[in-house]
Amino acid sequence: MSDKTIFQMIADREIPADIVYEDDLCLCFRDINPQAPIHLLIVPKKRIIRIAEAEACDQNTLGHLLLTAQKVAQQEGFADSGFRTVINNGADGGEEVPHLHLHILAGRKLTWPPG
Ligand code: IU
Repeated sequence: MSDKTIFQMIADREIPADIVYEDDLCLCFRDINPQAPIHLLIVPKKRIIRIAEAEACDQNTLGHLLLTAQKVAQQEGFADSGFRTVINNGADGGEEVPHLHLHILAGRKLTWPPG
């Protein structure tokens, strides 16, 4: 049985997803259970389990995720109206898939604080 995460399987095209951006370091696709009119996930191709387990050598990848959020926001046309980035970490943080991912939520006025 594969020990790949669902996100690695999406990156390897083993299961389908609506991919909107890809480069050498990461992949961006639409969340299957959107919490806003636009809900994207940016996932590093390297499996970093969560922020709490990232290492110094992941610094470039982590920064790349945020710059990719900027790039995708411009590409998809919501950079000016605004958006939110979220990284859930661990059980209390609401992390369900143990493969680091940056949520991007946009397309409506978001409330604060999140639940
Ligand atoms: P979380 O931060 O681990 O809770 O977020 C996981 C997200 O992955 C969640 O929003 C799911 O809807 C989303 N997702 C997906 O887009 N495609 C999938 O096949 C699975 C989860 I499993």
